[in-house]
Amino acid sequence: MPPALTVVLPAHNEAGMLEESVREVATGLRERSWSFEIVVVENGSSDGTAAIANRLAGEFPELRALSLPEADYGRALRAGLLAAVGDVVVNFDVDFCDLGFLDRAVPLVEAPDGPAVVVGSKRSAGSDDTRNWQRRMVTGVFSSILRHGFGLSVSDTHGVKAMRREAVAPLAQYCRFGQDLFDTELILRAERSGLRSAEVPVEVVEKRPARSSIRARIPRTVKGLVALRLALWRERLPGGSPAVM
Ligand SMILES: Nc1nc2c(ncn2[C@@H]2O[C@H](COP(=O)(O)OP(=O)(O)OP(=O)(O)O)[C@@H](O)[C@H]2O)c(=O)[nH]1
Ligand SMILES: [Mg+2]
Repeated sequence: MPPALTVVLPAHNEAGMLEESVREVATGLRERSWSFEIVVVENGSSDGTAAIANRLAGEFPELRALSLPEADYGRALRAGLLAAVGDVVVNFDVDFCDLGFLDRAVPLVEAPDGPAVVVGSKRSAGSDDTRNWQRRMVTGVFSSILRHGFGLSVSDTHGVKAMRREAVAPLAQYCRFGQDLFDTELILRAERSGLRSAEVPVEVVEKRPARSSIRARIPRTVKGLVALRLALWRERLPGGSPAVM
């Protein structure tokens, strides 16, 4: 029997934290008696993350470890989603695994008339984002651009999510943007194809300070959003069809 739930964990240079996070997720799910698998997708690490993931796969029968050559968060998430066999797929970060989110979001996605995607929103009423003001501000601007420039209905895309695999995974093949934009493109495509999305508030308490530089990320994200906007417009033109990655 395939498991009901797949947890995808993208991992890059996570030798310090991967084991603790895998144990936390596996223990929490075993306690809940859920049938699950964990798919760790490492790419581009230089610190032994892949070896740790492989060792943990030997210890936990529920765990699969994938390795890809090039460091890319979005590609890792995409590979994890396509490799998943659970009916519901949830993505966590190694430094942000929220079992409470699973308790709230998975039943919504599993419900017969439920949404195909439930995002853990850092922006919706009831959320508590404890990151520094610069990162909160960037998330706020990003969210406004997606709402007003792309017509997105949810207030957050980049972070934890629960997805009905059968409905959402086929859309991943049309996603062209990697890095931080993959999950945004995926949710936009899900909404555009008529799937319903919903959100639940999350409390963001990171286990360590952010590692990526916000200064490097802003220009890359702005360029990516312009390219994504253009790509989605072109697809709406007569004869336009989604380009397959
Ligand atoms: N496979 C893979 N995972 C990545 C990559 N970059 C980041 N990750 C993973 O993505 C998650 C979040 O990465 P962090 O380095 O904590 O990101 P951050 O700088 O705190 O920024 P946020 O996106 O705001 O969390 C962790 O699980 C990382 O291991 C990558 O290039 N490849
Ligand atoms: Mg982080």
